[in-house]
Amino acid sequence: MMSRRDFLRRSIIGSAAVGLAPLAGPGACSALPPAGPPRIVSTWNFGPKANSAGWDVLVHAGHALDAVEAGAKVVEADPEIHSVGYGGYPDREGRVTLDACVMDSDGEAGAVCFLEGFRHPLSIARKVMTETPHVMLAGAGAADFALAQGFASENLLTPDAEAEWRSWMAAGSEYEFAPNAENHDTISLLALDAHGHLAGGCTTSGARFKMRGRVGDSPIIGSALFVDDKVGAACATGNGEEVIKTAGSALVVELMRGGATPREACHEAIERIVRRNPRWEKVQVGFLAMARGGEVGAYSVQPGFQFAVHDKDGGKLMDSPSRIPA
Ligand code: SD4
Repeated sequence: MMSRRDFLRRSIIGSAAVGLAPLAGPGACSALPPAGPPRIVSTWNFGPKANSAGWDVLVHAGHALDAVEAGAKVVEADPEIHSVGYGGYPDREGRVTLDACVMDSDGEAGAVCFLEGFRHPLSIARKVMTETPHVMLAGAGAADFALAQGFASENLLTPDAEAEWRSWMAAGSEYEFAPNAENHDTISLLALDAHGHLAGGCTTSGARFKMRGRVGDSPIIGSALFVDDKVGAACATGNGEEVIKTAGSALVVELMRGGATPREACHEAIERIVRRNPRWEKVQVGFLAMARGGEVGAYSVQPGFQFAVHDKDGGKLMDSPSRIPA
């Protein structure tokens, strides 16, 4: 007899995922079976060093959100990474503005957006979750809150990032979203701890040379991040506008709730973007998901999206399968 899970899986994948490409092809082996907790995953090729820091927390029976925060901090503090935290590219006015969020296993969440002058926005987002009755603080209000919480304010614009911005201005300052630029972008992390709980986080300086005031998907719960401890967790990177318009990470988790594997769910969320946007071939979005049992999957529009996994078998960097073949 067909189990409830199989029934739900067939109806959701069968009806909603018309047009799913076969699972063969580049990156087809990139769905990882559960290794048993704990496990941490994150986006792009800076993921391995973030995961190592997170793993140190998980292996000592630390909590999933502590692992996420430890991993994010490494990337936020790295001046060589121009898409996150200190050293991030500025907006078109030359100001570095940051977006970040966290979501914990109990469904609590916190976020900051359009935040200037703080190296660790994900940690501030976590404080919004634990120290306020709100979910998201923006701009000057978020900065005031960060100061009140004891975070130090500093200039995040490094000479390298400023030089790049100045040459973009000199070249005519035309905005173009450049995903995969230098092959790294926003860091989103998902962790499953030894207690069997999931948490996630996302932190970014957003689209480089964006309009002043622009906020992407990264601080928006349900867009760049969603965690349901009973089902799984999902996160996103890429063109934030596309992720927001499809409620991407919430969609991935809901598809998993219906029985889709993490990889199938990420694939279907990408197909929603493809179906709604006639210019989808110019877009990059990558989804990464982990089921509550630890199974991991990813899918992206363009080739080039990489994600990192760290568990008891060590760390690895993997190529995501993509709608446009490599
Ligand atoms: C944004 N989603 O601000 C972020 C940027 C990003 O890979 O993830 N780039 O739209």
